[in-house]
Amino acid sequence: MSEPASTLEFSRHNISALRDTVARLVAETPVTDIHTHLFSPVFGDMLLYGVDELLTYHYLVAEALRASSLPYEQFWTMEKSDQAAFIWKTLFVERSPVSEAARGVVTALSKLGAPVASRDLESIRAFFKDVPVDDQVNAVFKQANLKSVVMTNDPFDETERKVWLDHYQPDPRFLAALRIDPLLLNWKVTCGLLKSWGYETDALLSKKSLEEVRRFLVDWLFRTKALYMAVSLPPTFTYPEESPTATLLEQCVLPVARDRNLPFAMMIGVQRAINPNLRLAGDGLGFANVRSVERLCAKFPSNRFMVTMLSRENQHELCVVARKFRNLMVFGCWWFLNNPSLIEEMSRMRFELLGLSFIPQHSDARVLEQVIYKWEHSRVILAKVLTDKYTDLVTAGWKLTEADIRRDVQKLFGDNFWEFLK
Ligand code: HDL
Ligand code: ZN
Repeated sequence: MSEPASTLEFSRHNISALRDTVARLVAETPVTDIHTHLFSPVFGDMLLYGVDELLTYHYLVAEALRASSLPYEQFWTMEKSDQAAFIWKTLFVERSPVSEAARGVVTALSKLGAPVASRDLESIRAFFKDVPVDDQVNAVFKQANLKSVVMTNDPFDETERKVWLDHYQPDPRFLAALRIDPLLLNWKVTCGLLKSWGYETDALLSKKSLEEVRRFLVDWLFRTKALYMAVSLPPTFTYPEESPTATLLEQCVLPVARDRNLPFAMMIGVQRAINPNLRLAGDGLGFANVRSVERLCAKFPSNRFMVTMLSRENQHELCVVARKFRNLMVFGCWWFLNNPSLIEEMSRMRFELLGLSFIPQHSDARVLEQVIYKWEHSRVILAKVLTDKYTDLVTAGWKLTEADIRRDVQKLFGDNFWEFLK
């Protein structure tokens, strides 16, 4: 019978026991994955799963097309199964899958018991053949040790909109977030769309228009029970500025977020379509303006902001701004930062500057099985960094208990998020 958790104490004299305990608790603590592109099974084909979807993830499309001379257009004319086979051959057979996205496929397939060591795509496909989607969701959530995931719900996506309007059924494992990029970034087109849906909007952003945009947001926040509203912003995003984006933010999004006590998530730094030939895989990044985040936090103290930035060079500044504004929650190692070397660097900096008051990771998964590798890989790094921080702490003379560690990890893996929503 192991000792009751709270009596186990750590000091400079039992660091190896500390390391083992941190690794165990980080592995054992279920996660709330606060930003994904997954969908509950009720959304049908919008929920991507299986080995061909894993292989045709846009990260791997970019890597495979870079490593080959296949003409872009020829790739796009291929069937998905042929695209997957091309990517498997290019990144897994002709060379070792050492990139984070490629290694992730190996981790996910291995953890699910697929014969990945065979390097034979057909036998891997056979392993998953005819697995019912609900069984796959259960197996994946168990393997990844997920409590729940937050979807990215786009009311402007025609396919998704139909599900919400016709036959949506809640699934407690899949929570909603309302994604409003077209509203904030493409008002010229979106105002017409809203009008066609019965909202009295016009391009000039009249008083009535702003009122109707608020009504639209309230309607969709009610319909989706979204936990937060979110937008992905370019590196050029600036606040304040004279623009429809700033007007809609000030007059519609932030007031509705305040009234409904919801955070607003800004994901800042994507430079869309730097190589359009790669389609969804063609986005890059740029250095963004952290001052704009600072000004929003200062000007709207009753609003709460969740922010992640795409440029490595923005991370330190963002942490310092978070030290100054408790209505700012820094989250995740987003996209091109979701690599072991950068997750480690960012997590060390965040523990050192923010203590435990941040959300260390989200998966951004687009394909169901990705959550297995995105969390497995991140848990290993977070356990390593946290152990180092605890080692420094007990070396300084602090006494640490297993209950302390359990509490801290629960904050990082969900409680900080749920607290921030209150
Ligand atoms: O805008 C976003 O939410 C980004 O995460 C993009 O979806 C991006 O394509 C992505 O999948 N990143 O991981
Ligand atoms: Zn995303």
